[in-house]
Amino acid sequence: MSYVAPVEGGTLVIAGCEEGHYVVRYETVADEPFAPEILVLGDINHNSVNDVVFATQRCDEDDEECVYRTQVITWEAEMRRFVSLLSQTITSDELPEVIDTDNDQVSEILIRLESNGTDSTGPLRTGINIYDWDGSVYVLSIVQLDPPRFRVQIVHEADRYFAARQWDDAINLYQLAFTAKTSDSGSTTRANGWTATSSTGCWWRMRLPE
Ligand SMILES: [Ca+2]
Ligand SMILES: [Ca+2]
Repeated sequence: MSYVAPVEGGTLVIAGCEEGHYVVRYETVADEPFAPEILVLGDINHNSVNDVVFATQRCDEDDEECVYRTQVITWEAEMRRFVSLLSQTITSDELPEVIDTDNDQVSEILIRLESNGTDSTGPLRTGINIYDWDGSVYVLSIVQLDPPRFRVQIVHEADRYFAARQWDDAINLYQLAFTAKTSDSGSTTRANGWTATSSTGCWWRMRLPE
């Protein structure tokens, strides 16, 4: 079998043997200068069929903001081709970890949210997202966010409670958003079991609810 990569970026190719000859069964290309990074070769969903977890990095035009796009594929014998085990491509700032967090022999895909945000994104909540196997695909199963650190994050959390008609929780957080000290004071405000700690103050330019 001979193979020529289609572009200058790194390429992941999986070849399979058919009637005595190797043929390309799967191919994906990364943006130059990156190459797909294989994270796991093994049976992550415990169905006795090996899977491939890989990520490719992609940056914006200025190369200032880069993200990893993670895919999980497996060989589907009946369809005679590789298929995705994700409901959607996982995008993250950091490479994911593939670990069995609850010891049920099925590995989860864990994304650590460590970015505080940029000028273009605004403040971001840090924490953990966990994708778990639902029997058909990996889906976002657990969102475990750290306490909000910026006023706008408190408002967004209050909005979520408001949408869920959890009025008391929403009111407490709206009140906290109004009364939380700014970064200039360096103080910490506690309400509703959360701690809101001010920071640099550069993201305090937001519109509070009327
Ligand atoms: Ca598997
Ligand atoms: Ca597990």
